Amino acid sequence: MSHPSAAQLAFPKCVRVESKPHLFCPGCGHPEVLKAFGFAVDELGIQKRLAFGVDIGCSLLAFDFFNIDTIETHHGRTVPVMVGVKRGNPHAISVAYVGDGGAYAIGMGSLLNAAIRNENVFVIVVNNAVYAMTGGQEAPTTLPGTKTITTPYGADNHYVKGPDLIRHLNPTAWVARGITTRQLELRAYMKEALAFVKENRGFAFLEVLSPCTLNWGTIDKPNETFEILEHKMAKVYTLGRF
Ligand SMILES: Cc1ncc(C[n+]2csc(CCOP(=O)(O)OP(=O)(O)O)c2C)c(N)n1
Ligand SMILES: [Mg+2]
Repeated sequence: MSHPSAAQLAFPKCVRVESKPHLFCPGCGHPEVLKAFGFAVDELGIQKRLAFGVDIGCSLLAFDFFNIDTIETHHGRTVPVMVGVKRGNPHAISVAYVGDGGAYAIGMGSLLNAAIRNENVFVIVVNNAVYAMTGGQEAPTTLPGTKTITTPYGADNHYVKGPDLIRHLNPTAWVARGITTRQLELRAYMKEALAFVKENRGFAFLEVLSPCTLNWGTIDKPNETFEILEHKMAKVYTLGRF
């Protein structure tokens, strides 16, 4: 019996090994989200049917993460682009990979309309509660009191709860919120959502709470990163299926 190599154990099969090490910062949550996605793709055997759209923001660094057909879109426009891909090629399994800024600020109108129309796409929002790639400005998800470069006295009291909103607008959509610290749960969510869109059952939406160690100032403080994620964010942004 042959044993799997360390590389096979570490990476999903659909990962593009030549493009590793990846481009994300140390401690970033994106690779955890992508890994969970990759394992789900492997398990369902759907690599060749996938169309993967990445937003502008740190999600764009996933452009060569997989051996999967991938499209780079304008900031906040990934959802309508992937809706177009699905409509043009009904056999495709269409996935939009977006940050919280792209999804809930500039792209909010597109996101909500796709949810209302029950488009057959799977939207993954990586919520790191900040505009990460542009240097740490306040996002629609930044929690009250948080200091960012645009909120030096602390962010205001308003923030967006994506999954709650989608559930309200579309009672038949598949909706959940996961977290990067629970990899196996995340994999299960990815698999459920991908199976849902594969069967053309409508809109699937997964938000993932994810650390930005660079902009949170915790790049060398894993305990603090975990604390913010599990005890601050997950308290406000409830986890589970909606
Ligand atoms: C139309 C447009 N507006 C603004 C920008 C600048 N911009 C690039 S990335 C970004 C925010 C990214 O934040 P988010 O979507 O949360 O992704 P993250 O980097 O945190 O993963 C912004 C405002 C842009 N590229 N295009
Ligand atoms: Mg962000």
